[in-house]
This record gives sequence, structure tokens and C-alpha cells, in this order.
Amino acid sequence: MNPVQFLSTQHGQGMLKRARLLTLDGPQWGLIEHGALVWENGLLAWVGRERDLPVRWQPLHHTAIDARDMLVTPGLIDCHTHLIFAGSRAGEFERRLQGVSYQTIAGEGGGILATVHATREASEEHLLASALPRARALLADGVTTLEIKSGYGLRFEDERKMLRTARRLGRELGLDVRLTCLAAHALPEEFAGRADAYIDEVCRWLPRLAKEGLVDAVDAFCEGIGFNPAQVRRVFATAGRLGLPVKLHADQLSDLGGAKLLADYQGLSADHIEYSNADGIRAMAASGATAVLLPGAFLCLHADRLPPIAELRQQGVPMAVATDCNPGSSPLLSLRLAMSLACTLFQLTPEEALRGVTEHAARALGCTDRGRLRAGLRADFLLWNVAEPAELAYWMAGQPLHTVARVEARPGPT
Ligand code: DI6
Ligand code: FE
Repeated sequence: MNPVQFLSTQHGQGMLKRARLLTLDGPQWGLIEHGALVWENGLLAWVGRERDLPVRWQPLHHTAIDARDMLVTPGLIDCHTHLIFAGSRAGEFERRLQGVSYQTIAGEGGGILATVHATREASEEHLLASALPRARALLADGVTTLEIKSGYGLRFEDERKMLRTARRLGRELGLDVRLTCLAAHALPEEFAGRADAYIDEVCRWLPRLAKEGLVDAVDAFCEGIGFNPAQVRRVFATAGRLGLPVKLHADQLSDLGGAKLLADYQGLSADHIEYSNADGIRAMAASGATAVLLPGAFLCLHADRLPPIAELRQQGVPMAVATDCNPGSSPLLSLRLAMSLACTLFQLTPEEALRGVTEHAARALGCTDRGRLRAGLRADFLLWNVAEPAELAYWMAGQPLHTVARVEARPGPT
């Protein structure tokens, strides 16, 4: 199996020719047969049929990379991960296979809090070293933009440690990483029975973390085993005052009105949403929010309540797909497998699944500069060794990726 080739499009100009472009720019796949694209200093400068190449770009033709009729897509975007953590929850995996529920384990002080203990003990170096192989697995599957959440520190210094590590990981791998503060993920033991007091702390941390450039968005876990809508509203109101967009782990295990709550704050995305009601989906459509589907967690938790896919389609709510890579509910290291699960478990079409990890995943992160092959957007694109577009969601595992061309994230101070 040939290793994936990496190409930086950060500097200078370049051209790709003889490509089958899946642009996602328009209905269906946005397929352009016999296509070509030109990049310049990290941006796509032109995308179209090779025979229509403008005169100004003709000089590039003789040094163009020949895609040899391979399918070319935008770089993949994993818009929901908990990639930074210490410790292992494989033992819980075994217990859940024996029928012990996720909630029961959480109630015993395991689950998220088990990972919190390990993450609090770990240094930044240890967190980075343990996250790098997980990130490299996602890169080898075509991810060029990665969202990473905090949420296993639950103390200021440990949440800061997680977000700094996520930023360092991006620089180490030349990958664009979007940082989401999920301090409202679980109630730490030292605040047992005092959730409102803990939310007070989180609201005090946000301006300090934002001032260090460590927060691109704010998230919360609105759930019986997480935080109630009133507590989430306080976190969202603080984020709003700081000009930070919000996202929400919404209605994953029960209907707490999380989708409607997210929409009330013009949030970027409601994620999981298995139990979201029709009112919440309508509110998301009206507010322009994106739904993030997380089939890995659905599968691993043996969930039986499907997200409201028909309502999302009917209301025109964009559907993104992500790995939710985390040690408890979704130890999933392949965004393409998430695409496949979104098709087989949630009945998405292969085209919806690819749009879910490109254009719609970009929307879920508030990134308007990526997710399609269109002039002016980032020059992140992938060449695939597959004959048909549906194969991108059809093959589970394997190594169909041939080349990753991407804008390298600029190194900088850690
Ligand atoms: N929902 C999830 O599925 C993850 N977090 C959340 O809010 C689970 C995270 C974990 O189990 O470690
Ligand atoms: Fe999650």
C-alpha cells in the first residue's frame, strides 16, 4: 500500500490537471469531469474544465500535476473531536459490552470523570505525545481541518493546558486546528452538588482563556448527566458578551430542548441531537444552525434513537458528520468511517456524507473559507484512488487516499 503523499500549497502557484473534481459547489457532487484547478499562496485561484483554463494560467500547464483522472475532493474537516486526553477507557468498553450502561458507569464516578483524573495528572508534553498518533490517523484519512475541544480538565489550569496542547498539535502537524472550550462538559468532583457554582467558575475562565487566543468557540454538554438549560444559558450569555460563537452537545440522551436553546443563541451547531424535537429542528432552520451527526457515539453507546434526519432534510438544516473522537463514547479515528456509519446507521446518501465532512462541517465551525473546491477558498484538496464518488463512504478502512494538498498552518509561538 503506497503511503499518502503530502503537498503544501501554502506558497507560490501550482496547477492540477486531468482531474475529476468533486467540488461540492452546487447540487449533487458538483462533479467537473476533465477538470483542473490552480492555486496561489494557499488559495484556490481557478477551478473548472481544463479546456477552459484562462490564458493567464496557461504557463502553469506544462508543470501541472497530472491527477490521471483521479477523483479530487476538498480537504476533509472533522468538526467535532475530543482528541486531547490522557488515560484509557478500554475497560469501560468491556463493561458496556457486558450490558452496563454509559450512564451507570458515569454515576459510579467513571466515564468522563475517569478521563478527567488522568488528564489533570498529565503534562502538556504527555498530552501532546498521546494525541499526535490519533491526529496522524485522521490526517492519513484526509482531514485537513480539525476541531479539538477541552473538557477533561474542569479546572482553569487544566482546561488551559488542554487548549494549549491542541494549539501545539496543530503547529506540530501543520494542521489548522479550531479550539473549542468545553469546560461545561461534566461537574468535577470538588463541585459535587454545586453545579451552579461550577458554572460561575467556567464563566470566569472564559475571558481569561479567550484573551490568550485559546478559544474559537464555546460548547457545553446539555444533558441529565451534564448541565441543565439554565446553566448552559449562563455559559452562552458569557460567550456572547465575549463575541465567541457557541455550539452544543444537544439532546443526545434525552430531550432537554437543546436544539432550540442553541438556536436561541444563534449558535453554530447542535451536535448529536438524537432526541431533538420538531420545534428544535425548526428553530435550527430559522437560525441557520448546522446539525452535527455523530454516528460513532450512536454505535458505541448501542443507542436506538435515530437523529431526526427526515425533519432535518425537510427543514433544510445542513447536516455535518464528525468522528466525536473521544475515549468514552466514540473511540473513532477515521472520518471516512464516520461517513460510512452516517450512511448505514442514519441513512444519509454518500453525497450527503461527503458534504457533511466538507461544506457542512466548515459551516459547523463558522469557517467560510473552506469546504468546497471554489476559487477564493483555501487550497486544501485530496486525490483519491477510487473510481466512483460513493466509494468514499462505501469502503470501511483501507487506504484509498493518494495525495493530501493543503495549506500548512504557520508555525508560531506555542
Ligand atoms: N457526549 C459524548 O458522547 C462525549 N461527551 C459528551 O458530552 C463523551 C465523552 C466521554 O465519554 O469521555
Ligand atoms: Fe462530543
